[in-house]
Amino acid sequence: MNTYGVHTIHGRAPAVATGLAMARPDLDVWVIGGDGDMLSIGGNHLIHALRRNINLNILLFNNQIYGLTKGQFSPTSQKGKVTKSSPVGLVSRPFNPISVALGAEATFVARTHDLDRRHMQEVFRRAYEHEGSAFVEVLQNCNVFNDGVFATITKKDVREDMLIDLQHGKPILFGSEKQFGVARRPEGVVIVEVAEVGIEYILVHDETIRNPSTAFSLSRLAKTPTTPTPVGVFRAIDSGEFSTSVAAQIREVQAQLGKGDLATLLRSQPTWEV
Ligand SMILES: Cc1ncc(C[n+]2csc(CCOP(=O)(O)OP(=O)(O)O)c2C)c(N)n1
Ligand SMILES: [Mg+2]
Repeated sequence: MNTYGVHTIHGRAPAVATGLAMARPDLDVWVIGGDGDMLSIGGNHLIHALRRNINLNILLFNNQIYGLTKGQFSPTSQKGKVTKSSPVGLVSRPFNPISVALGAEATFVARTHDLDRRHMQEVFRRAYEHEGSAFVEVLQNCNVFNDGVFATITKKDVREDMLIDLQHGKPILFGSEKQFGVARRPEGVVIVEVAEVGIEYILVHDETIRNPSTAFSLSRLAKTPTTPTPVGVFRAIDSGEFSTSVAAQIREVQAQLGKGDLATLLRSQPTWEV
């Protein structure tokens, strides 16, 4: 790619990217990291980048493992998973990256996977077009340390029955004959057979609902990677972008007080010589 790249410290990419996006709003800034990177060591930076809604495109490559360090469990590894650092099985439950992003009220939240280039391109394009923080979880195989982790849902021969393609304004249907759908129940959304409930009970996907509850409920539908899993855009809403709001505030103050001077500011309060 004809672009600039910056390697930052493990976990700190959202912090470095926040500075860059504020200083250079003319750039398209993409933040790329793993499940360990963004949800363990960098979990704090991720949630605040999402909360602030700064103009970043954040891609989380989720292979449910620490790959580079050769196969330790990560915060998205499934309960019971045997890894080098959980030799008799992992005791804790995993983070669901989409739920975490929605919990931080991210304004754009989507999921795609590494075996469908067309779908991935479309989701990345939507993220790029979004004003504010765009979060994309990419379900990604690690062919060395977690091979086949998403094969049960992303392989071509199972995809129709195992991936639920969310499309704005359309009823949420899946299966080779579109025989399954998603319906709303008091306890949250559930998978139903369309023939049993009737098409009018199938939830129509609306990514623009401001209340994130329905999107959150959709994010809880799947026990990834073993049951039918929604992919596509869960949420896309317009909300104030951070660096634009900060720049506007600076212009407003400058209009009132004139352009500031750093040296004067530093000496404007009592100072001490040590
Ligand atoms: C500050 C710091 N702590 C720890 C490490 C060691 N380290 C390198 S990669 C990694 C985890 C990688 O896992 P993930 O983010 O899921 O990426 P993957 O390799 O699976 O794509 C760790 C702990 C480091 N490089 N820097
Ligand atoms: Mg990983």
